Parts: sequence; C-alpha cells; structure tokens
Amino acid sequence: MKITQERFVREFKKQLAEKFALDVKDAAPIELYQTLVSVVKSGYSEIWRNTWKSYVKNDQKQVYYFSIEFLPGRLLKSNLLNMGWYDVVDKGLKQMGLSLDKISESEVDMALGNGGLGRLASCFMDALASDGLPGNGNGIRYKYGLFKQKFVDGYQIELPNEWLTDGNNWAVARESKAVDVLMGGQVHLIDNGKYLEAIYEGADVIKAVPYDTGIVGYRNDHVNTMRLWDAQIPASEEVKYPTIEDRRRVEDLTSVLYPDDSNYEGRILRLKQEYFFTSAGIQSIIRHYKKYDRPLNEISEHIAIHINDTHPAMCVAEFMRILLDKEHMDWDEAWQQTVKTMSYTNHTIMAEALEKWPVEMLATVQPRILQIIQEIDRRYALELEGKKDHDFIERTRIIKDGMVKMAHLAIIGSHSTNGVAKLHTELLENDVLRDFYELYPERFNNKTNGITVRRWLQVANPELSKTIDQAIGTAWRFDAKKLHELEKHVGDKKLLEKIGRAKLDNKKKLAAFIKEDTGIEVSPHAIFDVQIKRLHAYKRQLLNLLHIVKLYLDLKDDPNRDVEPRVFIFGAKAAPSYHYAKTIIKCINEVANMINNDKTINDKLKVVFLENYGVSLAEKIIPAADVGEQISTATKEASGTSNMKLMLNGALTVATLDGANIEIKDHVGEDNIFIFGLTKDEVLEYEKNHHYYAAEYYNSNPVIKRVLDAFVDGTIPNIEVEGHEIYDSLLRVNDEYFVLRDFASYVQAQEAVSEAYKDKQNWNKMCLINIANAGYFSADDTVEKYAKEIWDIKPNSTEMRGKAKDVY
Ligand code: GL4
Repeated sequence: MKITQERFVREFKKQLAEKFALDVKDAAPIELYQTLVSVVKSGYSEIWRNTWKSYVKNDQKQVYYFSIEFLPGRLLKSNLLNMGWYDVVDKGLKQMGLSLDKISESEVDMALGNGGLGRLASCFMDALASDGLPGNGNGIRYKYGLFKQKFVDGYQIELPNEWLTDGNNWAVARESKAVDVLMGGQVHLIDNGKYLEAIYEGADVIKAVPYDTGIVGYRNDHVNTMRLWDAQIPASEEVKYPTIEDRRRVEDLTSVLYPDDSNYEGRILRLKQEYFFTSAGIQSIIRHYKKYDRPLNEISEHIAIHINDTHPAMCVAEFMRILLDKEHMDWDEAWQQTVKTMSYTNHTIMAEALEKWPVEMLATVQPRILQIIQEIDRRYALELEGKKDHDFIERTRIIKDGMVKMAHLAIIGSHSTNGVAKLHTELLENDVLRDFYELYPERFNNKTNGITVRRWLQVANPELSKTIDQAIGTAWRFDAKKLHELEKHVGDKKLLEKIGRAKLDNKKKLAAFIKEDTGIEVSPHAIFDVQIKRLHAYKRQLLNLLHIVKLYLDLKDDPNRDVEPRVFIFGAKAAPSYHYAKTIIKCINEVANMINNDKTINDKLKVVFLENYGVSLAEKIIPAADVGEQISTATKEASGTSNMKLMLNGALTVATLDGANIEIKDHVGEDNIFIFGLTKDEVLEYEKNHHYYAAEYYNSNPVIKRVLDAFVDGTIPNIEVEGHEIYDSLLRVNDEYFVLRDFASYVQAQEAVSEAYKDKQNWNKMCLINIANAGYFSADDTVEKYAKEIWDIKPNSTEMRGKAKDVY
C-alpha cells in the first residue's frame, strides 16, 4: 500500500470504526494503539508473504537464529520508521488531533529477555531484515516477560510482567504449523533389520504452537519472521491432563523467563524450555526443507542454524536425532551435515554462566537426546585417542563426572565458535577455550557486537538525527558507517552548538520524566552520568556508588567547593535470587535519598535510580546522557552494547579496558574517552598469583577508608545490614572484582570528566567524534560478517539495505 497522509487517515478511521465501532474522539489510547498496529500490519503483510515465498522460489539458503531470549521492546515506531511511514503517520495522527508519541506509550515492551544477550538477538533480527538477508528468529513466547521492578523502602520488589493481558497485536498464531515435542518417558532402540528404530514409551507429547512476528527491513521490500513457540496440550492428549494442575504443568513450560543473566539456576524447567524450543524449531525447519523434495544430505547448503549462547546447544543432538531416527541417515553423514549446519556464539566467560547439566536430568527431559550426546562424546574421545593425551581428552569431552557441558557440545557439534569482542575472543582462544582452539583453530573467529542505529538513534533521538542530516545529509540512515563524515566537521562551531542543543533538549525531556516518575528535580545543565545495565558485581555499580559517596563527603567538608554539578542516573534489575546485587540496589537508593534530601548540597549532586529498566526506558535515558559508565573489571564483560548505544548518542565513555570498550577507544582515540583501571593482563596476574589484598587499599588510602566507613558508621542511613555486607565483601571477602584497587584511578578519570565539561565547545567536539565513530558498531555490518563468514547466506540482490526505498 503506497501511503499518503490522506490515505492513512482514511484507513485509520475505517479500521477504528470496524474494530471498535468508534470515532477518533471517543477512542481510548489502547484502542487507538491497536488500530494503528492493525493499519501498519496490513501495510506490510503482503511483503511479508512475498519475502518468505521468494526464499522458496530462489532456493535461498536461510539462517535460523536460536535464542532463548529476545528483547524487541516496542515495535510501533521502529516498524513505521523501517516502512518509511513514520513522518506521514506522525502528521496524519496530528491532523486527527492525536500524538504518535502518546499512542506509542500504550505499547507494552516485549521483554522476553534479561539484558544484552536478548537485546543483541533483537538488534540482529532488525539488521538481518534491513540487510535483506534471509534470517529467522526462533525462541520462546514466555507468558510473563522479565519481572516488573518496583522499589519499596529502597528494596527491589519483583512483580509479574503480564505483557499479554491485552494480547500481542504484532504476532500471528499459526496453528497449522504446530509440531509435537516429546519429553520424558523412556526410549528403546530396536533393530528392525533396516535401521535402529527409536521407540518412545511414556513420553509426554507437547504441542508447540508458533507465534510469528514480522520483522520489517529498513526501506526495502523485505520482512523476515521471528518465531516464538508456545506450549499447549494436543487435542489427542487432553484426557491425560484432567485437572487444572495437570494442564498447568504443560503450560508452565513457556510461562516464565528465567530472570538470570549470568547465573543460571540448575532447574529442570529451564532445561525443558531449552529442549522445547530447540526441538520445535529444528522439527519445523526440517519439515519445511523436506516439503520441496530436496536431498537431506545437502541440507547444510540450504540452511544454517545459529546457537546463541549454550541454551540452544541441544540443537546439535536434536538435528542428529531427526536425521538418524526419522530420516535414517547413517551416523557419519548426519554428523557431517550437523557440524556444517551449526554455529555457536559464546557470550560470557563467567564460570557460573557456562551451563552444565547433570546426566540424570537430561535423561528425565529427553532420554534419546542424552543417548545421542553420549554417542557424540564417545566418538569424540575415540577420534582423539592417540592424537591427544588422556588429560586433554578428559578436559574437553562433553560428559565428565556425570555432567553434560553444553559449551563443549556446541563447539564440537558446529563449524564456528565466535566471541563478541576482540578481547573476549582472545580470552576464549588463549584461556577459557584454549584446548578447543588448539584442536580446531579454524573454527574460532571474532564478531564484535553491534547495535541497530535505527532504533538507537533514528527512533530514540530525532533531535540529534535531524542535526546530523543537516550536516552530512541522510545517507547515514542507510549506512551507519557514513556517520564518519561528521568528523570532517569537527571545526564547525555552529554544528557543535547544535549537537549541544539537541543534547540539552533531550536532557530537559528526561528531567521532566524523572520529576514525574520519582519526584526528584534535576537540572538539565548538570552532567547526566549514566550507568544502565543488569546489576552484577562484575559490572561494578558499586565502584560508581563509592565515587558518589566520595563526592558527597567532599561537599560536606566544603559546601562551597567549585564542582561541576552532576546527576548520576542508574537503571538496573537484579536477578531475584542474587542477594548481593539487591544489597547494592538498596545502598544506591539510600545514598540517593540521603544526597537528594540534603539541602546543604545545593543541587551540586543528585542520584536517580529509575525503576524497571528495559528497552523503552533505555530509549529515554540514552539520548540524554553526557557520560556513559562502562566500568566492569577488565576481562569480565564479554562486549557490552550499552557502551555503543551511548557513544552513538554523543555520550562520552568512562571505561575500563574491557569488552568492546577497547575497540571504542581504538576508534575515537584516547583523547575522546576516559580510560582507567587494571588491564586484562594485570587482572589475570592477580587472579593467578592471589596476591591482591583489598585491606591494604583501605588502610593506606584515607579516602577509601572514609568512604567505606560511611557504609557502617551510620553516615548513610537505613543500611545497617546492607552497609556491613558491602564492607565485608570488600574487606573480608577480599573484593573479588578489584573495586578498591581501581578506585583511585576511577576518581582520577572522573575528575578529568568534570574538567573537560567546563569547555563546552571542546566537549561537544568530543561528542561529535564519538557519534562519528559509532557507525563501526552497526549491527548491519556485524550481521553481514556473520552472513559471509559463518552462515554463507546472501541477500536478495534487489532487497539490500536501502535499495528499494519506497515500497510500502
Ligand atoms: C552477555 C555479556 O555479558 C555482554 O557483555 C554482551 O554484550 C552480551 C551480548 O553479547 O552478552 N552475556 C550474557 S550471559 N549476558 C550478556 O548480556
């Protein structure tokens, strides 16, 4: 449908009348929102259909991105932008006396993930479609999204996130594409003379129903699919589940998203979820493949399957299961196809996040899958016999001491293992996965993460986007690397001023939101210093807090001190079972209370902890940030992606040499970033030789002593228990993440920030250099590298980024 303002208004009114029998003036926001979604959906539905049909027609190789988390956030504005409808709809709504911004607020975030890993999957979905690449998502349609966070007396409270209450208007349920997933029971292998037949006894049959969401490419005629599976009871099995509790047992399978980012609870339900979406996805892929009578021994030339972290690692065994048991392929051929089809990304080196499952648990969830994994493991060990020593084989095999190591399964069963930033990949190769790197050097590669510039700049920050258009034209909207042309304008004082003004406008908006949300008043002229990410000890929100307490104590000593006013802004959820992280939340909230209510501080310092951090809140905070905090202990943050979003919006980064911060520094240059803290080698050295003594820093540095004492001597009120816990974690448990070791260096970096902010013109110049270099972290390019170097998939030549600009 070619859109014009007139046509849009007519269509909108028509659908509102049909759907709700209402006029514009009588409709509630949610009704307006749902009508708009339906107009937008009818705008892309034909193209959606044509896209998947063209894959079949052209026999195009497709990738399926398996991820246990997706965090798309709101889809309304990003779909409008990608369709090229944004301005027309914006104006059309205004013509009817409505506001796109307001209507958009009615959309509940699709929050089916915890943090960076899930958001990366969604940035990749957007980028795949925008690159015109044949890429599909495969995941779980959790009934409850990530919990809703509230603060009560400074403590985090978790409330259920019932995001489906009003239905999800974007997804289409496809009953006709449902598949059965078998779980539990027993399996016997019987030789029927021709092949080994797998006989399942007493297994539960679960119906997996796909819900498909169209993922609209940017200004090309391309709409991909994100498929999320829901667990239901098959009609044939209803008698087996006579009570509500019985039914719930099945439905609970896709009920909750595990609210853990880097710690995974060894819960059987989690393992069942992993098998459920893996099996449903693989079955439907192979069924679709077979529909067109292509030979299965070529399947790896037609499809690629990506294992996003280890949660879908059972893809390897499930693919084998179908090729062996259903298609009767011999082992070697099936294995060859499997390895060629699969690829795997590692997202963390945190030991507690590397999944291991007890053998008995796998036996309970799917005995046939366990058998296949055991056979893969046996053959792996056999193959290496005589080539590698015993210890090597024992260290690297999949099953060891009754535990199944999912990362080993993913590496052995795939042709590619990648890390998510240069440093991270280097650590995988030389440390965490050293043995495998020795064994399969050709399988290892780096793909530094990327973000979609459309959502994180075009949608989130129209003010800055317009300023950029005026300076360098609009080509950057199609190819983010073109942002680099901004660097030619670093001497343009008018432009620098405009960048400063756009930032100030965004800060005013955020200040108004903060006032409305928390009652706290902040000045938009203060430095907005932002740390937004999951709450985790290694991310060191605590280091940030210690610095804030230092600034406060300095001001108490001398209220007339000449300081650059700062507003410290936090957004973070802690896993409900992660006690220490929740302790830090409580302490931040109490420090915030103390400072914000202290009249003697005279607005030189404010601390704001916004509740319920998520994609939509990030879109409000990031455009208003002056400073981004990326202060994890070196080696611990695999990549980070908020670092990229913040720099893209002209925030300057305070950073350790960790994850992708290093690559950011390499692009913007040392003068345009504030680096501090231990390096990777120093951290590894401390960890190896155990000669770090945190108490020495407390005893020898009076500032550290004073700050830490404030946590236990009553200076900070209402943290009698929590203050001691923090104090002990640093001094008695010896500060696992080197907070005290990095403190002095951090303070210095922060002083440099305050100093730099005094010269606004130079500050804006640094912002410009950051914006100009953020295009290197565009997900479009990252995904293009995955497509070329890992998946071997190609775009439809006519549907590449920006090729067909006005197709809707
Ligand atoms: C993470 C990493 O912690 C984070 O650094 C990275 O940016 C992200 C996407 O690659 O993956 N790993 C896990 S686990 N959660 C993450 O957010």
